[in-house]
Amino acid sequence: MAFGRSSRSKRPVEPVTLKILVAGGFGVGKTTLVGAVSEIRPLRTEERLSEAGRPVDDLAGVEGKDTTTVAMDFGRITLREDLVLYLFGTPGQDRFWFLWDELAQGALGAVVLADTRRLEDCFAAVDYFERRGIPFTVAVNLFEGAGQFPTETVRAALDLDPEVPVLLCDARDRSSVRDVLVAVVEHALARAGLSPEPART
Ligand SMILES: Nc1nc2c(ncn2[C@@H]2O[C@H](COP(=O)(O)OP(=O)(O)OP(=O)(O)O)[C@@H](O)[C@H]2O)c(=O)[nH]1
Ligand SMILES: [Mg+2]
Repeated sequence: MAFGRSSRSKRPVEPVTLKILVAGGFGVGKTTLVGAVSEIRPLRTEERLSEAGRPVDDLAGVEGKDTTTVAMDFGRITLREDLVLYLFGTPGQDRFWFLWDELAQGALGAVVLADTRRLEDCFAAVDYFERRGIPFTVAVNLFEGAGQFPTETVRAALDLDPEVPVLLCDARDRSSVRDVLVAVVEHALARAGLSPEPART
């Protein structure tokens, strides 16, 4: 027969596309994370940090940083041939909060990046997603020089619900970031009462 298994399996797969937000405090590594995994050249909206912003932009721990995101980062990653994520990185500075509602529309879930040296900087993002019922995962970006704390300590400090996944990651490392994104998708699907289908072969 012409329509055997092999010809069916060659049919192009129309991927499901999901929107994931990447949030967290100023300079925690959101732009770095999107850039590390994106298979398209990431769209960035970086502007140079100015002298005028010096009193409000706390650079402790990221002294080498000389630009900041003013609108969003955008990237794409194919997790599986039938599952593509669009990543939207949020601006980290408080003065860009007005953009968040726009960016959050239609998001399946979110990553809250955290730096244990400045954990309080991600409180606002955690509150935002809790209040809006958007499933999120906390990913601790392991900067050199930051103390490594067990994930349970971070969970307690952020007062997270037990089902919220907390992971350690390196925002510069593709496979580490991929693991975080898989955790977000699985968590969001589980929250929606769905479980990811096994990959088609
Ligand atoms: N050592 C180390 N440096 C990192 C890591 N992730 C990011 N950086 C550096 O930290 C700085 C801040 O990274 P960004 O990716 O711009 O942070 P951001 O969260 O997008 O910053 P805003 O958009 O300004 O809020 C940059 O200089 C990065 O090179 C990391 O995992 N380890
Ligand atoms: Mg940024």
